[in-house]
Amino acid sequence: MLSTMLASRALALVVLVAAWQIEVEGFPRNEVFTNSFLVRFRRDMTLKEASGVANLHGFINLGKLLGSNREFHFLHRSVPHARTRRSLSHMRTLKSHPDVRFAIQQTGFQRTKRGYNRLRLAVLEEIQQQHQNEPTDPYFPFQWYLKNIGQNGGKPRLDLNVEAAWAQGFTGRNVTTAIMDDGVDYMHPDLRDNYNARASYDFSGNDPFPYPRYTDDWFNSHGTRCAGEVAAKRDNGVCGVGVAYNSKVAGIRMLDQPYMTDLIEANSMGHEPNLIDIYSASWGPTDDGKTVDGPRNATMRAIVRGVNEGRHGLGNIYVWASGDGGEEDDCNCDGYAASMWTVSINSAINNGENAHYDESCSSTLASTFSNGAKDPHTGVATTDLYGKCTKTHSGTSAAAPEAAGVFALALEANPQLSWRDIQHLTVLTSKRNSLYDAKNRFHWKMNGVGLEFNHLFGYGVMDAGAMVALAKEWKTVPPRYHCEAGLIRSPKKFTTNQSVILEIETTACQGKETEVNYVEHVQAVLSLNSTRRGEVTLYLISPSGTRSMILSRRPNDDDHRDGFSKWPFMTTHTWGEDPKGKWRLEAYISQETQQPNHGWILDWTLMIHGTKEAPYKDLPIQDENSKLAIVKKAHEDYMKKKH
Ligand SMILES: *[C@@H]1O[C@H](CO)[C@@H](O)[C@H](O)[C@H]1NC(C)=O
Ligand SMILES: *[C@@H]1O[C@H](CO)[C@@H](O)[C@H](O)[C@H]1NC(C)=O
Ligand SMILES: *[C@@H]1O[C@H](CO)[C@@H](O)[C@H](O)[C@H]1NC(C)=O
Ligand SMILES: *[C@@H]1O[C@H](CO)[C@@H](O)[C@H](O)[C@H]1NC(C)=O
Ligand SMILES: [Ca+2]
Ligand SMILES: [Ca+2]
Repeated sequence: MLSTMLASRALALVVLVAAWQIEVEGFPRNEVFTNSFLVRFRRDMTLKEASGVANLHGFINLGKLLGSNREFHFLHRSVPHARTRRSLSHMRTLKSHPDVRFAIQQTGFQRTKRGYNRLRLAVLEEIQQQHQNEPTDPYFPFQWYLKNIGQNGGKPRLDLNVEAAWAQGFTGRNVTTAIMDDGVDYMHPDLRDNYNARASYDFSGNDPFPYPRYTDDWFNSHGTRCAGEVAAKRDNGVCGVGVAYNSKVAGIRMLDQPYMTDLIEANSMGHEPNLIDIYSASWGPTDDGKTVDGPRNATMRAIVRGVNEGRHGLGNIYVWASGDGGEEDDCNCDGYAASMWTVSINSAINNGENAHYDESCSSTLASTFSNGAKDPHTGVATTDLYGKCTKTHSGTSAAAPEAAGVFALALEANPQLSWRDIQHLTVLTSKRNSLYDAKNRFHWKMNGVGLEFNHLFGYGVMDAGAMVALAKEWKTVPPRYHCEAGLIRSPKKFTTNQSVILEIETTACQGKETEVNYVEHVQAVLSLNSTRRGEVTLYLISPSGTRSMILSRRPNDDDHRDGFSKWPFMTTHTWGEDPKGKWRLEAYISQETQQPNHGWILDWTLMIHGTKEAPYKDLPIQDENSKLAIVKKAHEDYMKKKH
């Protein structure tokens, strides 16, 4: 009896001692398992071979450990950054590879320095371990959009995840992005080696030299800043690095003149479509919250030719800044941003909020980063005119070139990607991360196949690492069809007190040549008039119940004459859904003003664009939790139901 008592006391003591040690060392109480794995091979491996093994099992190879040829740092994207239990299955799959000796999941712990923010310190430390692979350019530490370690109060890891793409060996080689803007300082030491002179042109000056026109206030610095975000050179001691730092940029100077014309736009957007892969545009109709405008005739033809014939038939990629008109504008009134043939990009700031100048609309596909934090030094760091660098590039202007850079990485990973493949990849690999609406109006919602979207951010923040990984495996999507799903032509009135709801029941051209079973873009082509256009709000609801706000209130738009005439309001939110069934259009007059207003829906044509065949059926699933797996599952369930 006594002895057992003693024994249990002794045991208690041991436990106590251990507990005390835990207390002092802070170990391992807060220990977590990270998504990092140390992998040791049985033989020497090249970076490429190791990446091959990583990709095989859903990992990303971050590179060698301390220069060893046998030990590598792998990252698993589906394992959360921190969890309390080991991911045995992931280690097991790695170990099953004949070349792998062992794999150890890395634990995460804290080394707290007093007076510093704990989380940031932990992240900083991890980053220091990877430091050897990091660009040495002096502005790289300010490029939080490439690597966010919490600089200027940002949210660690809220970034484009480009290092994961670079670690897979992709830096944009043999891809050209054209910056359609006010010129590019192509003599800039951080740009000149990546400048593609053959693909460049000055449509404002009509000569082959798109050099920015000098003004005292550096007004024409926009294009140079955008170019650096895409393709500033790495490790040259100048400024920072571009997202795709081995890709090429072309300058297309077409702004900076008294008036824009349809032809300048068309020539620009159709310039050298086999030399230029990606066109980046950070301009559009005036963001005054009352303009409704888009590509004119020739420009429209240039875009259509670009997507159908450019890149030797794979299609050019047009990247568009969604607009800086703030909450009082709606980018669906901008025919460039709202086009199906452009990828419209919105911006978030370094803590995940939308920028205060962001517009919102249902045609936005995804988001990247720009300025706007409380800290004024948190702009976008990039190249500037006359060989200089800047930390204050801003606006959704700064966001579009980042997306272009990510696409350049994807095109190097898989040069056969079509313009539609790029959009599918964007939908499937963009992430919610920690993006949110600062004003809490627009929440994250799930569409009919389980894809999360947000009215402000589209499918979320772009993830370069995930995009190139999926791009490598990608099988081009099946042919696209355009189904006119229905038409309503009898005018319907709506007033402040009385909304109108129209319905189109459709089989989505089933049995016809243009049958669509899997949605890409949907357009509500509408004619309407009203006593005050800015007070009209429109929603389109899909058969699966996905509600897209296709027009928001624009308080400054006082038009009472033009209304909308066959305007193609577009939504990306129903991507992947089955279009068959009842589509609903709801029209409201805002109740925020005192004056009574009314309007008429004059006609509505529902256009559904997408594929007849399931788009991802030949793709392997690397990760059961990925969006790809979720959509594929939804499509398989749909097929079963059909048969
Ligand atoms: C680079 O791209 C061009 C055209 O886009 C293509 O013909 C060529 O084969 C590519 N070169 C390499 C090395 O991939
Ligand atoms: C616009 O282009 C189409 C061809 O795409 C042509 O038929 C039409 O006449 C043009 N309209 C104008 C106003 O130039
Ligand atoms: C709008 O269209 C309706 C139906 O054609 C017409 O009766 C009405 O006068 C128009 N209103 C305005 C403001 O143009
Ligand atoms: C709307 O309804 C309110 C009462 O609910 C009424 O006072 C107002 O006159 C109505 N406005 C219109 C435009 O019919
Ligand atoms: Ca540089
Ligand atoms: Ca706008």
